[in-house]
Amino acid sequence: MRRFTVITLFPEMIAAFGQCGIVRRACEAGIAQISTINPRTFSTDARGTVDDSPYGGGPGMVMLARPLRGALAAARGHHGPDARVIYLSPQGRPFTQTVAEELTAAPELVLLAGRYEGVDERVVQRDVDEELSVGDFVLSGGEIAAMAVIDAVVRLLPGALGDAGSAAADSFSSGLLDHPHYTRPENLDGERVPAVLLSGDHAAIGAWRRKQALGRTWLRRPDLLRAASLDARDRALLEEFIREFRDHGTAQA
Ligand code: 9D3
Repeated sequence: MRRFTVITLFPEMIAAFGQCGIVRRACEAGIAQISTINPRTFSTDARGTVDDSPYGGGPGMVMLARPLRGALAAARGHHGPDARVIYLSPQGRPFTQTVAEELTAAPELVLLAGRYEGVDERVVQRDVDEELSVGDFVLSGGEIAAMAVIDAVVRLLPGALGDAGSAAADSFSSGLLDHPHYTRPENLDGERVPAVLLSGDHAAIGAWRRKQALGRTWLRRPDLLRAASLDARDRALLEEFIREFRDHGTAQA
């Protein structure tokens, strides 16, 4: 049983997330468990204050250390003391599929989601094991980032996906973007499914899909393509895609 505790001022966000899709099924199957702790519970005044203005001045508010330390102590209480504490923040190490894979091996996870300008740096220094960011864009707080981390880790846990093949076939596991997908109808008001997919020729279908995956990665994510190791067949398929793309302005994708 993989346990996640999210420390958040908005536990409703995490609760809603836990009620949907693969994460819900993993929780129902006893593969994962998600709980929340609201630092407001550990506020030391009657108003439930959890933030204050920054020393040194400037805009915004900073989350108070004491309510956060109360919440972290409670989290360590119902996890082991060896739980890994992750602070979601724009200053964090970039979260990637490789990090998600690393986290499947880690002990239980405590995810600290900040609001306002962030948390008092002394909490980061003393209580946090690692800081993660989910990308170079501005969110209003760490909750959506915490959900992204939980989602990516849960789907890697054994038994979490109905179809065992799905995780290994995912984009990024292969280092390439996925090929296009089609389903019924064959003819959508004149837009036809590529004929090869209706041919029943599984070798030809496999080659077409690989070529599309390579071509889309070349077009959209050349950074991924440089990192991928392509064999002679891949290079030939990509050459073919590039030639068709240059000749017809499109080879799909
Ligand atoms: C507009 C406020 N910014 C002042 C220069 C700093 C700022 C503070 C707090 C920006 C965002 C946030 C809240 N973000 C997160 O808590 C967060 C986040 C993100 O914004 N982007 C990517 N990953 C993450 S993980 C947590």
